[in-house]
Amino acid sequence: KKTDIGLIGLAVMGENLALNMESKNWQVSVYNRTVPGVEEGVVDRFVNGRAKGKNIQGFTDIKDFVASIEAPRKIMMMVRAGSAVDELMEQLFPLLSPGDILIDGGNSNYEDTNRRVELTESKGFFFVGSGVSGGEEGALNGASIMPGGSAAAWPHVKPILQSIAAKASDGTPCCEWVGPAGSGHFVKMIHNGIEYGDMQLIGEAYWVMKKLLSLNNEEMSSIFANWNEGKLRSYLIEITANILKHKDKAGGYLVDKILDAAGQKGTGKWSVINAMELGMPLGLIATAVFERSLSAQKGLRETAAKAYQHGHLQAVYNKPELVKDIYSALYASKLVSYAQGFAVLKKASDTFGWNLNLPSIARMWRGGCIIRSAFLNDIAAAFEAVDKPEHLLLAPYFKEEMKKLLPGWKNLVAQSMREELPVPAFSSALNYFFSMVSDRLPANLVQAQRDYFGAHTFERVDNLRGVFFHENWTGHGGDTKSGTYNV
Ligand code: NBP
Repeated sequence: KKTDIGLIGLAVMGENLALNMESKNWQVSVYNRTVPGVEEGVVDRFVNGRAKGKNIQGFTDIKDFVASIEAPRKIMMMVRAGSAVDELMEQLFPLLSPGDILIDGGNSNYEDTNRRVELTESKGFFFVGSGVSGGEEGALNGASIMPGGSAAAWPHVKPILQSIAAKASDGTPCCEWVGPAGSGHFVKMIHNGIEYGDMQLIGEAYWVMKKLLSLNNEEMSSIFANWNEGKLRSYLIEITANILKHKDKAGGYLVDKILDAAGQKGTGKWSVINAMELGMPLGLIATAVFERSLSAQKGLRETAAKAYQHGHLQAVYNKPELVKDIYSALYASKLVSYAQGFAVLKKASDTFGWNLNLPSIARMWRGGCIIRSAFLNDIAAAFEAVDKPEHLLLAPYFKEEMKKLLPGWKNLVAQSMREELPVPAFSSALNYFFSMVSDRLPANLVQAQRDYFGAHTFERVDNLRGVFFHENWTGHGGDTKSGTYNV
């Protein structure tokens, strides 16, 4: 009997997804390339190891693998993003039949997915580019899965993908059709960007507690555990509580022994680049990405720390009061970050004609993935309201929340600045917020400067929008205007 689905790439994600599928009663074919010099025997190791006795058939020949799958074939690729996916597709195309479906579950760039959907469809097959979040644990026990691409493929892959997805607290699978082309991977990219933002914000909350309040790890851990019972309830807050109190074999707190130089794999950076391409502010995630880069310049920071000898005020704080302010800063900044992220999704949807369903995306992220949180329910509800908010921070519920959080947030940022303690994401969010609620900004001067040195023209407050003026500022400039090339 032929199998229900094929899976290519038996690294950590592929193995666990195959086991997850099998546990939901799907028959699975698995394949991994065998290349001399690269680890060999990957398929045998899996089939005779973790997959032993299970409904999983292993193949080392890609032809046999494809032939073993029931038509229309569903073949999920879990290989390294980039050229590996293209190489595999080229190997698969001659072996497929019309109507077969390729699913790329890796962290591919959405523009690659745009291209791959078109190419695959031109050959009479279908292509699904799907973000999969949740790491190893999610892959095995339920991930957040964000599929997009060939819509005709969805009814075929839906039962399998939804069965292996995490279930939100109300039982709905964290997997829904996202939209056409590379939209699934775009949504996954923004998810990862938001993850960068959340992690930086939690890092700043921890740092203020440690540096200004001198709280010990157990105290900080219990504050995060406490926050995890309320509106900030989320996976990242939960693991932070666990990390802070975790002791290594030598008996000390491990977090205190970890070098403060953060790594990154690129999806945060992609989010920012694409937001810039769309002309959208995504400052909080950009700050988080840049802070990782700055953290990695450890040597420079050590030299600069010696050169400037900056220090703290040693002020005396009312600890419970300042902890409340940290909470306000964390919650409000997180709101700004999600508002920025969803605004980018909306803009991408309008620009590329994807018709993204924002509440559905918020609901998909409630389980399985790294940014899963209670608060995504509130976001879905806000976007579903009859009067759809133009921006998340204009939703009535969040407007009230922001008003309550603002005093503590402001105080925390101002006090951290006086203390010379960096809180770049808290302050980036606060500055974004103040800019957003300002009906006038100094951009009039920027426009004047642009026109002064480059004849870039400007609109006037007292004239119809869309009419562009140029001033001969110096008396000796000409009247020639520059062409407009607005982003
Ligand atoms: P890796 O990203 O490390 O990819 C390793 C797999 O790709 C192996 O099976 C490897 O085969 C295969 N592969 C490579 Br490399 N080049 C190939 C080629 N030219 N042709 C065929 N196969 C090739 O594995 P992973 O960490 O399991 O991630 C898989 C995908 O899922 C990636 O896109 C990743 O970004 C994404 N993802 C990962 C996580 C996570 O937590 N790790 C979470 C979410 C998404 P080999 O054994 O012969 O080298």
